[in-house]
Amino acid sequence: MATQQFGAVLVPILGDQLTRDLASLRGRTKDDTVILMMEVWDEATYVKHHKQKITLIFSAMRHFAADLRDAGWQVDYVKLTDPDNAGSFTGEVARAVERHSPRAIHIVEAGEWRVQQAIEEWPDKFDCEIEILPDDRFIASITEFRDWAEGRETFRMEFFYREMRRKTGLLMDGDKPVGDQWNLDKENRKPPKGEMDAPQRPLFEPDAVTREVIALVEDKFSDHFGSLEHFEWPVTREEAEETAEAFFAERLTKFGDYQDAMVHGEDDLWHSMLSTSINLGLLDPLNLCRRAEAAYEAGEAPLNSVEGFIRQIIGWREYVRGFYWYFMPGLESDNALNARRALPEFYWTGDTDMRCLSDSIRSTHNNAHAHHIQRLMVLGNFALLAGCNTRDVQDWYLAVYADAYEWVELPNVAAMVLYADGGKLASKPYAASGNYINKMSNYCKECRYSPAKKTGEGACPFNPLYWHFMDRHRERLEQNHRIGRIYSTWDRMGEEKQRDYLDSAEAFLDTLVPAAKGWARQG
Ligand code: FAD
Ligand code: DLZ
Ligand code: SF4
Repeated sequence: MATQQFGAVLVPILGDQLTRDLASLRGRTKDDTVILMMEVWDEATYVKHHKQKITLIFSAMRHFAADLRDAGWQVDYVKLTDPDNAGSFTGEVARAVERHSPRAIHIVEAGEWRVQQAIEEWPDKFDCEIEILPDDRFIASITEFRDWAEGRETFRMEFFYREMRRKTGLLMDGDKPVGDQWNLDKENRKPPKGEMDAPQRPLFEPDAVTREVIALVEDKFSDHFGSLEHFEWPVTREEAEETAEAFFAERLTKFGDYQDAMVHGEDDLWHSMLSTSINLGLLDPLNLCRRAEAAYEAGEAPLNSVEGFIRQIIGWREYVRGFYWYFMPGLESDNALNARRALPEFYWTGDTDMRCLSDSIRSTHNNAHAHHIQRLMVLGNFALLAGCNTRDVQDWYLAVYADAYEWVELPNVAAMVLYADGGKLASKPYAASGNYINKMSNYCKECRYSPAKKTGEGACPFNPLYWHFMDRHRERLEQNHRIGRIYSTWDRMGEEKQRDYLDSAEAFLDTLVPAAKGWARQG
């Protein structure tokens, strides 16, 4: 379209771009800029997000808009209940173009492929210049990851992570890693012992803005999963900062030791609980890493904690984001293990006797959160072993977690948990029997099932499911040097024992009730 010269520059800011340091605002003047923020139905329902997730995003958006206005910016904020709300980003930008006749639209690239596709159509739709800027809140740009990935057959976080350490200088001693080791993962696996006395993170009482959003969400999204009884997430930069401060002061020291531990009823342990704030834009990931590094340098936190925290952020977080953009749109439909089983109903209700699963689902329902090892080795492990259909599992994770955006959820779920990419991201499937969960948690002691019992009544279902999975995928996994050796154990068992495992697994799988349609997507 021919470009006409009109008014100010329109800067749409999406719900996960809530920082004044956004590339589209940098260098702009307040009298020549109209900021557009939009609560839209399409975003709130493309999966039926947990009620706390919608509350978190709308409340954080409203607080951020107020903050911008206080600082003198012109903000055009469209509420969900605006009678003329068009329901989509593109529809709302079209209305804003009518209102403001901007000479240009400047927007930072979207986090999700779906939204980015829509934005890339704007030049054909709107009669003004459109500038799409890279999201430089990430340490590696999409192009940088592409350059690193090009020509590789397999991708390993470890090598990318080392590049990020070199690039940022974090925990570097010249060319070498501080402590002479790049990765202290082996020192991040202490099982829990007794009662864990992790200090409570700050919990935030909903203020008037959040209370108004809670009422809206209860009204419009009453059929979405999750409870709003305890909404305690940080919704402003100040609250997010308080959460970060408390983490550095009280929990970073043991973060490293207990990164993989699980304790019944203890939902945070020594985790930072910062992902919601980082993903929204309330906290800067690199700044957090520098503060963790400073704690190490000041002798306030051990290296296994600090390196572990930094690895999660400049390693895993950056790596999965690059991986997402490199493999989209294909990643969404990958299903290398041909997983077809409907997701069991208990993922939505928590109604299962498997204590590890019911506790992880309780935390998910009540807090829109579960910590990493629950997501990976309990909820994910079960979905992998039972062969749950990739679409259902992806939708579930995207809907239920307050920190879930497709760029971070999909690689973790499709590639890390379900091995649906055939092993591009992870060198082997994260498959485990009840033994692992028993070692890393206190779940099993009071479970109806026993991790020591391998088959039949009372056996931990993870045990027969593990071998059923291994047997189903023998052809593929036997070639894998990291996991292939277990087939000699399987072969040594003999036919009768093998049959026992397979029959036990099948009997258990037959008891699973598939989730009713409509939990994650409309219709
Ligand atoms: P901490 O344990 O304190 O870790 C510190 C930070 O490291 C996190 O805040 C996060 O920013 C980053 N991080 C850690 N692990 C990962 C990872 N695997 N990928 C990306 N970033 C990571 N994280 C999300 O932010 N959104 C998601 O939708 C999401 N889905 C996941 C799905 C599965 C199946 C798995 C296994 C992991 C997923 N994660 C996701 C990663 C991780 O579980 C969460 O980031 C973490 O639980 C958030 O809690 P925390 O802030 O206390 O994290
Ligand atoms: C997740 C979400 C929800 C629930 N609602 C909105 C919204 O109404 N307005 C908005 O700007 N963003 C929302 N988001 C976050 C967006 O989905 C997110 O910005 C994109 O997925 C990034 O591509
Ligand atoms: Fe989970 Fe099995 Fe332990 Fe029960 S026995 S808590 S099902 S791992």
